[in-house]
Amino acid sequence: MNEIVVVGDVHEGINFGFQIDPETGLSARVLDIHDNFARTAQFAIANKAKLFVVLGDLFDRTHVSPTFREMIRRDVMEPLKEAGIPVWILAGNHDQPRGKKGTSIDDFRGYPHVRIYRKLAVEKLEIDGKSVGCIIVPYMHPTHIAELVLEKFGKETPLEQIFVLGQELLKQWIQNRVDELEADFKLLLAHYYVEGARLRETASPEVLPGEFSFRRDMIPDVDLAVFGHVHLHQAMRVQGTEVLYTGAVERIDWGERDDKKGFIVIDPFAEERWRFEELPTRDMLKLKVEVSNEDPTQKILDAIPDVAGKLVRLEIAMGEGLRSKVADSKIADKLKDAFHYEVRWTERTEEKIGFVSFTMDPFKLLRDFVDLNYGDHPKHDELQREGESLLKEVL
Ligand SMILES: [Mn+2]
Repeated sequence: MNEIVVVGDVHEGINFGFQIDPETGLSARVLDIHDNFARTAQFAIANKAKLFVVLGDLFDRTHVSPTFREMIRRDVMEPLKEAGIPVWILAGNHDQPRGKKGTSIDDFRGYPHVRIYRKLAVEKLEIDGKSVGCIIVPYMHPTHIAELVLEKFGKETPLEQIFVLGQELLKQWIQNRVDELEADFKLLLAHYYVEGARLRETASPEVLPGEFSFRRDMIPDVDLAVFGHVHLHQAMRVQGTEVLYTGAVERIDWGERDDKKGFIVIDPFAEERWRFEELPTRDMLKLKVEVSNEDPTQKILDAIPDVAGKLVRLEIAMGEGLRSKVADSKIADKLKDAFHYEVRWTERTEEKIGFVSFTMDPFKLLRDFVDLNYGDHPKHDELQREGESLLKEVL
């Protein structure tokens, strides 16, 4: 009855180039993500939550297919409305546009129980006869921060100072709101990287080098601060304030393959003020095998455990000329029950120009090409993803 359910980094609408339903065009993997978002709403309803907060990056892009908006309406917004639970949605870096134009999250403005935050805000609610004051800091686009800085410090402000002055401005704004806020419990809700937070290990980090972030001294003295943006759930202390990341609802990237996923439940006036509720996740198996001349097929088969329903990435390293000695069909057979699998071959050869298999599927051709030529490249996944979305657009 007194709880606030906080979920972050849902990334509905993200593209996965596999397990695509020809009728809907959706990958079964995006349904994993959506199902967990729906489960979070079901939890809020079953526990008669006071408020449901989405801490940014509800969508993976500023505009997603109407199918996703419809699914969220059906499985999240409508049920929460029926249950009388208000919904606050903050913009994240993935769904905050550069300009002032509307986005997919703005679609939900039509609901009386939904509020969309694309700007700084302060809200109050009552729980158990006591007041909870919320300071809301959605992700602001860098151009928006620059505007605020130029407005405050003058048009002559040197470009290289905008970042630091922006941090100073935001820090002051938050501090002033905290000072004037009269509440029994003060809660900061935001979508940023806070210095010192742990990131996933991947070539495509959720935090980009040089992006606008929270210095530790920007964290105010509040009862609790909950952030979205970083996909790894974690709790840390910053100058006496407890700072949480909800983490994403599913494993979005291979760098998150061992993470627990879930959402945060806040009970401001209880002894245990918050807890992490875990959501089910799909296993992601990264298998590495190095083969030599001796029966390479068997060596690979031995390295493959039970893969049923799992996402599998099999990386095979081998010497030059061995590729043709591997019986692909046997490997494919052992992997056939996987939810999805990809095999990456790295052959130690000087020149890489050809394709591994004969196919007319442009996505397969692209994948093979990228694997073959950029298999070891630190931005391999990004190249793959970017290539696939370009190809999708072109086709
Ligand atoms: Mn984000």
